Amino acid sequence: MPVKYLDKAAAAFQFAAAPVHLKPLSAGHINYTYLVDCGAGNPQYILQRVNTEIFQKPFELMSNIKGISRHIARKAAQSGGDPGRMARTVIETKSGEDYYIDPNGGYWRSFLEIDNVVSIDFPDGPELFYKSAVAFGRFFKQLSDYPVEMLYVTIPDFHNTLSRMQEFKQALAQDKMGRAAQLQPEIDFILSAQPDCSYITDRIADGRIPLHVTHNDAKLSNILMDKNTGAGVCIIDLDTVMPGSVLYDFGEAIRFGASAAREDETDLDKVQIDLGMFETYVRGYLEEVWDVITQEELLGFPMGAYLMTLETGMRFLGDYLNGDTYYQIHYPGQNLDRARNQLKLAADMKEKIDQMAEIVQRIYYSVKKGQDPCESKGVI
Ligand code: GN1
Ligand code: MG
Repeated sequence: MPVKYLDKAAAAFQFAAAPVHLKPLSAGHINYTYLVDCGAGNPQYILQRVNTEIFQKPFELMSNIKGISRHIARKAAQSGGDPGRMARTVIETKSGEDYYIDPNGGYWRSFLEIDNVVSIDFPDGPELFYKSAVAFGRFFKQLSDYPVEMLYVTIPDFHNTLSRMQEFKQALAQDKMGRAAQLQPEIDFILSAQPDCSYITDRIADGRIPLHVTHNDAKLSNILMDKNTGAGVCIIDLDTVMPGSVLYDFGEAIRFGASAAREDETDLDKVQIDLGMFETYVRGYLEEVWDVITQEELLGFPMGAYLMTLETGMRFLGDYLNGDTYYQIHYPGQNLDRARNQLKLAADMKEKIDQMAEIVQRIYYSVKKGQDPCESKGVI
């Protein structure tokens, strides 16, 4: 069923021509998204109703998106790229606003769709995953000189694993749907991981890990990749861009793309960290960011991957306990399936944390050797 006021919203924006077709896009668990076709010869657009229960300050969020998109567009132009393809273009309403607000108080916004690109849910091999790492690395680097203090915090404590643990414990204590009794192994695993949860928060608090502009949902499917070359063109889903740690973005990308199975796989025997894909991502990412991150950040990469996965598992299970109020689900029990998948992956990562650390160090030195002008000339 189309979301209410879709047609009114589609008529509200400054499109090149009147929309002829609106196609629902299934990507994402939070907002409602449509592809707007304005007829042959015209650009296409993305029309989205923002979930304002989750993003409670939609104008602040849009200010973030416009600020960083302008920055990326400038960087793209400086390096000879096409800013219209490499950065998000916000389309205003006919009255020049960022949002059309429907009679129910729903917030709608629009972006120019970029042509000749695809978004991929699961890497079909290392080559594509390497390209995704380069794309996220470039995003991080392009924004490394953007003033973090200019950004609004769109969801407070979004990747604060410790407060995610508190939220999970609250959901467990309330057990609103009476579901906890069936979930003892998952609950035990989460509670046993409690001491790990402060790894990143502690380091941010005492300054060992700095805040950067981070995407915070840095998964493969949030990159538009060129249909012909597979190269990353533009990073999308910018709602959660805010001050954060590089470990969040690195970790999210690994959680999503370096698992041997998809995020919604229910055969848990298939779910494990693929260390070959992990190494591939580390290489692509470090080739871009090696000179803008510190040793402490580098050392944290494996924990970042593990903690982002644990956190996602806790969030899915917490939502299942709460009666599925946060993530959109397509069948009953989907949040439980998603949680089991992520917790299995987190457990596997925890076991392989030393192997991940060895890979990070090895790849870092090989990338540095290849790219540092002093080292490659044998100066160091
Ligand atoms: C949500 O809607 P989507 O797929 O972009 C969530 C992310 C989770 C992800 C799990 C605002 O993102 O944090 O990692 O689901 N976004 C929000 O797939 O909660
Ligand atoms: Mg998202």
